[in-house]
Amino acid sequence: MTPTLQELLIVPIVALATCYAIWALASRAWRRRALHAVAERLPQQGVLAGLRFRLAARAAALDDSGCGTCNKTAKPPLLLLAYMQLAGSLLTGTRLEAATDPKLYTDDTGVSVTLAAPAARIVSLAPGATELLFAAGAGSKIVATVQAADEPAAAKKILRIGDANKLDYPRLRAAKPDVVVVWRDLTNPLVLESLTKLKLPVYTVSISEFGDFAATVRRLGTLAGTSKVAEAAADRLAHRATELQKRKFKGTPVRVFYMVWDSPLYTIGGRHLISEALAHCGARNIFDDIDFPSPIVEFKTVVSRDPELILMSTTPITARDWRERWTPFTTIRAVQTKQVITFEDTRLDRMGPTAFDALPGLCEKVAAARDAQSTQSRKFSN
Ligand code: B12
Repeated sequence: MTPTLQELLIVPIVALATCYAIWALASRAWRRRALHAVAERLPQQGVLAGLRFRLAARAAALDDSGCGTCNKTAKPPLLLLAYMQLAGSLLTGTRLEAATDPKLYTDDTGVSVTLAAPAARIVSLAPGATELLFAAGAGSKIVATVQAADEPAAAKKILRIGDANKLDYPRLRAAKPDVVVVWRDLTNPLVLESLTKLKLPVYTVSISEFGDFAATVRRLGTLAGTSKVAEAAADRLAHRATELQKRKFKGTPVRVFYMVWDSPLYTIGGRHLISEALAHCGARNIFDDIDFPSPIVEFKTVVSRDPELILMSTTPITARDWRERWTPFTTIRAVQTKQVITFEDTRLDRMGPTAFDALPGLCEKVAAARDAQSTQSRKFSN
């Protein structure tokens, strides 16, 4: 391995500083013996003879109890300490004040988290947060995460310490995290309480629109000390969000019910990335008037809001059962036009940066529903 320029400079500086420290701390007798030993090994003639003479003279001076020269070499302890600190910091590659200067990191909710240094050990308690940390260049700093964290592929290799329903706190503690990253509205309040009791710093991530990704990734880069990667990723995400704004759909939106679970009937509220994704495709979440992120709604309310498209966010096998639940509600437009369909793209539900890639598929389904509605309308008007 070829040494870098930094290593070539650091090694001699550290070696010199260390020699100086040893010299300054050594007793006079030890210094005298060392000088004698070196002088004796130098030749009596030639270019090094002068140095032999000078070292021998210095050793002789140390023999005198008056010691005229020794005080000149023994520097005050403060200077010595400064040298040692410099040597230590060069060896570890840390800045001089790093250990003594705690820093504030502001999370997505505006809360300040105090850490001694950028987080080197991170526990991520949401699959979306894990994806975001990887995007910010901090994937290698994640020491533990939850079962469903599967994006990117490297995330699957990280230690699992629980899932949406339970967490293994002894293993969480054993992972010795500098910080625990959670997702706003997704991490159960009881979990947050336990983290506080364990005195673990909690950093909250929050994404409710596509325009949020860039700033979130930048902040995570600062948190993990990986700003270089994070800034580049954030620029790309900001660009994607701007492009999205340019292609905003104009016209009458398709009414959509986004079904997350069948019993109870879960959907998503208005202040949600999934609602924005629907809007981008020219659709409207029929429950966008609800502020709560994951409301439970009633079938009869869905009937009254009459969606033109029901998107079931689940696997095709489960969707077969979920679809049957809608069969009795023949007044719903989506049921009449057979627009009760599966939308199985976990990228959108996970709400990490790959949510952008879920948009074309989502927009296709919305466009198909719009066509189905206009065909139906034409049928009735003829
Ligand atoms: C609503 C819901 C969502 C909503 C959450 C809305 C929001 N807050 O933004 C949306 C659609 C966004 C979502 C996303 C995901 N979800 Co979800 N979700 C649910 C659901 C239907 C209800 C949860 C609930 O509200 N419980 C009631 C409240 C009172 O209890 P709670 O503990 O406070 O609930 C919170 C957590 O469950 C949390 N949450 C939701 N999903 C997930 C996933 C994980 C891994 C974690 C840690 C937490 C979490 O959000 C709830 C609060 O809003 C459950 C299934 C069920 N019936 O329980 C699945 C469920 C929890 N989700 C699941 C999964 C896998 C996901 C995703 C990874 C996507 C996916 N399908 O692959 C993403 C993760 C998002 C992220 N950013 O990391 C799995 C979890 C499996 C497990 N054992 O860990 C479940 C059990 C569904 C299933 N497939 O079996 N989810």
